Amino acid sequence: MSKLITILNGPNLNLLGKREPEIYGHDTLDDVEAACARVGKDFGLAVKLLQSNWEGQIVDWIHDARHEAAGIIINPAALTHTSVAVLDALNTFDGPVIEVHISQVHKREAFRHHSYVSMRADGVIAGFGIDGYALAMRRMGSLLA
Ligand code: CA2
Repeated sequence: MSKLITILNGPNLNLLGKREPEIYGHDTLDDVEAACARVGKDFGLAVKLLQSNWEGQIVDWIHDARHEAAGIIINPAALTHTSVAVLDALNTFDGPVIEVHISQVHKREAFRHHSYVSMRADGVIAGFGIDGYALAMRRMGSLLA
């Protein structure tokens, strides 16, 4: 049976592919999910991709993942830089956590250089566009083999 990877996306990422393509590219979250599902097949991993603009919803989904997922891939978006609640929730999850950022946050404004989530993440990918999600899936494949 496939292990499940929960792929969480934070505020405004519902606009992926629809606004600011110069920063975030033209692909949508549906494209991300399809790419991750393709990679997952090679490693016996299923994916569930979720997006919310609400911090509490992301926390609740992390709690759900505690019972149903083998790993979490998370792009917390702006919550990366602000949310102790998301960090605390991730600290209750036993499996691997990989943090993904589409843009190269360290080339951007100083407030994007600090991540609460990085204090828990087992790996961090930034600046690879949406390919970062598929790369994170490959890493999950190795970590969960
Ligand atoms: O580079 C990333 O993936 C970010 O997590 C994206 C966040 C930003 O706050 C982080 O610093 C870095 C912003 C997500 C906004 O998503 C949009 C997508 C398309 C169009 C507009 C916003």
